[in-house]
Amino acid sequence: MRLSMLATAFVFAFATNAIAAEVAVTQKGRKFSEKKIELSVGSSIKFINDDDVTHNIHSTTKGYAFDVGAQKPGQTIVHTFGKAGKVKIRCAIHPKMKIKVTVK
Ligand SMILES: [Cu+2]
Repeated sequence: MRLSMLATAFVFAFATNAIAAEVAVTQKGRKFSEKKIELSVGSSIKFINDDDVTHNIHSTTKGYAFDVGAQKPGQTIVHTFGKAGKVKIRCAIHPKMKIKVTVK
């Protein structure tokens, strides 16, 4: 988590085109607030667990795999997307929770 936050800070500090952005996604009622997101390379998603249960955001998309581990209620996690492609994100605890992220 710290590394991705540092990466976000780096992008904000040095991206002269200001294309990097941070999109907020809330987890509530065992659902993500978004189903599809488009981002530019270097942008981040801020996942906010506004639920009363623990979530575990991860991706098994080849070349983009990550796993943030347990995210307790009230916790916020930022994940930065460093390269272009399509990334499927799911919750390891609740298989119906999915987001398709397109990074351009
Ligand atoms: Cu979950």
